Amino acid sequence: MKHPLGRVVSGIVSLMLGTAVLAQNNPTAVSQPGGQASGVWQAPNTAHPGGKLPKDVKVQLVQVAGGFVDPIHITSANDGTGRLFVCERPGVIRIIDKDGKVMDEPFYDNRANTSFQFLENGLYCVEFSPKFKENGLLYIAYADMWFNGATFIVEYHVDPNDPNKVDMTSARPILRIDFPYCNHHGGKMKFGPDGYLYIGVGDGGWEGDVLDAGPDLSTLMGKMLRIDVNVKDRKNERYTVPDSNPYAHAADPQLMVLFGKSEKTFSEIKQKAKPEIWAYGIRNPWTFSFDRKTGDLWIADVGQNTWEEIDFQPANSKGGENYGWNYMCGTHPFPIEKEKTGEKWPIVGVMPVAEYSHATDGICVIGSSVYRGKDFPDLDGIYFFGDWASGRLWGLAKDDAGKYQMQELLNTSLNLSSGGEDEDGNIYFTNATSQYGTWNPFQSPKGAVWKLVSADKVPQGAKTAPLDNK
Ligand SMILES: [Ca+2]
Repeated sequence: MKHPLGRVVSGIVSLMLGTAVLAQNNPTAVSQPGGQASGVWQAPNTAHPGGKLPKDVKVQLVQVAGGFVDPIHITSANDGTGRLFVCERPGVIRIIDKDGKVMDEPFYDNRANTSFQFLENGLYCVEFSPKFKENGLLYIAYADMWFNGATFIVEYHVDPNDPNKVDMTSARPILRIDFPYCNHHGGKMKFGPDGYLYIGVGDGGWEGDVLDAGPDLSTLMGKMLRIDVNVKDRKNERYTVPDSNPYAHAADPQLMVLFGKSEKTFSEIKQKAKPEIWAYGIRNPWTFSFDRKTGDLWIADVGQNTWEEIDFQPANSKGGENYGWNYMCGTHPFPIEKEKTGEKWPIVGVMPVAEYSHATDGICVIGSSVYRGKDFPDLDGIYFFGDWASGRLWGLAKDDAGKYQMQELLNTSLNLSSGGEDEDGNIYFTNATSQYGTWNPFQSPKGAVWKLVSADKVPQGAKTAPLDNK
């Protein structure tokens, strides 16, 4: 999500810019040798709205539970209990039990220490250990009030006497990330198929990446991180860096043997790189997820004034991908004005698999997951994502020719705030109503949790998402 100014600016300026770009009327992609472009360039396999999924897909969002204060994360513990855990931005985690009832008592309540006055701060995420059933450990990321909204990642143990309570005395700090500004903090965490904890961190920099964090390997901002919280010495170690992280040994002293080394070898020595970095060139990965079948990673990276993007990382990646920010936003130059001036601009990093324009489709991308549930076979293999401002919902998948297709499936009037999965691979979205400038979420209308279903499988009497007729 963005700064209030960012939103206003994107609402007005981006409309103008977007229209201008559209008016230039494509597709005179001028790709220059050496990764340079000028004007509007088209990446070979980046999908845009208006595509057609390989299968006929019709979906609906069905309300599972309401009454939440700015719900911004939903997940499960994968422990066989069928519970859903919903993070409320002011610092509370609530449980929806397997029968769909919201439990009266919260699972976790840390309102006293959570900074939530600004819309992009609060309780970001809870992620359960892959071995939660055996070890009872879970990880919470939130903006800490006492440290100027720094992201705290803290390990807790579930209460040994009550499976529906966090033992608040078990807190064990894992990582603190400081930010100079209050926006673009990310805060989402997921355990990968490799058992390591992945953390999304935004560029933390006002707007336009004024810190140059995206390409800067010496900061954790503007990155995907990968750490190992499964430490041997729990008293003295907070986490370790997996040996296979791309910069795990970047800071190691180098022997001054200069001869016999190639230029490529020299170029790969990055002494200032933080070892926790897994991928870089990212603006604000507010949501990301792993495909539970393939292990592929899908990152919804919130863009600047004009383009939103979905990035993809195959399961066999060795890390170290650069997703382009702040040289590019989507498949476009940053700043976007370079498309009009005709000057050459560099094509940097891994292009997104999908992008959409602020001029037509939304301003803040909200990802969920690739559907791998059993109940709706038509949805299998499709990545579902939406937009916070427009309430649109899309499906994204490759067609038979291997080309990504992005198809709009719903146009709701919800402010979508996050997406997640239950134990069985069903997909859910949350909607939250607070806006920029609304400092007190308790005064905003309550938000809800919505389950993605095939349109022909909406249960009788279910409440479905309100639709926009635009
Ligand atoms: Ca990018």
